[in-house]
Amino acid sequence: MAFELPVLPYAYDALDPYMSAETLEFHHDKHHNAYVTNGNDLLEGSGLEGKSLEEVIKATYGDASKAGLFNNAAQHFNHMHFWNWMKKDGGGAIPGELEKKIIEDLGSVAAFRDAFLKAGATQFGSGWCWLVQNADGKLEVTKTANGENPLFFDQTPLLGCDVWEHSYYIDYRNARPKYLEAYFDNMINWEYVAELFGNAA
Ligand code: MN3
Repeated sequence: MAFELPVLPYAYDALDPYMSAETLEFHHDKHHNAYVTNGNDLLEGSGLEGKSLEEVIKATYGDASKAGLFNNAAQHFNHMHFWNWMKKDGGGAIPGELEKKIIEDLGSVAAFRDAFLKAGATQFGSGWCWLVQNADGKLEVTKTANGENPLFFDQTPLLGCDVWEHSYYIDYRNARPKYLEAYFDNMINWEYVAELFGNAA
């Protein structure tokens, strides 16, 4: 199935001042669009044209001859979620069931926040930090390099934050921890996280 660039689910300036319109224009219109365009070029003739995005990702992971297709498909998947993991006036209270589960598995919301920020700040180079649900149901905070994502580790991604420099350099320069704080406190769309949690449970 050909990859398609989704429309951003809010106005380009909706996340201002935490994430500027300029960042979203570059990140969505240039970076995500390039993953879609390059992914479609590489999909052609790969033998995986009829497969779903998730199937393409799983079929190409670890296959050196298909590394380009894997990277672009995985980043397409990550960004499709990333736009929905944010909203105008985000952050704030975590929906009840999800909050209960976070406290049960990770100790407290504050401990979860610390772990998530630390995972993002310590991901060396490009990558993502995550809140995932393991196959046994338990929540965990993780980080991955480049375009990799929790699907390969048999985990369901509930929340992710893009820590590639293109996600924060215009607004925060090298201050990745400040970007992560703003993401957690002011941008996260917890309703979407709770929806993914509900689907996985
Ligand atoms: Mn990105």
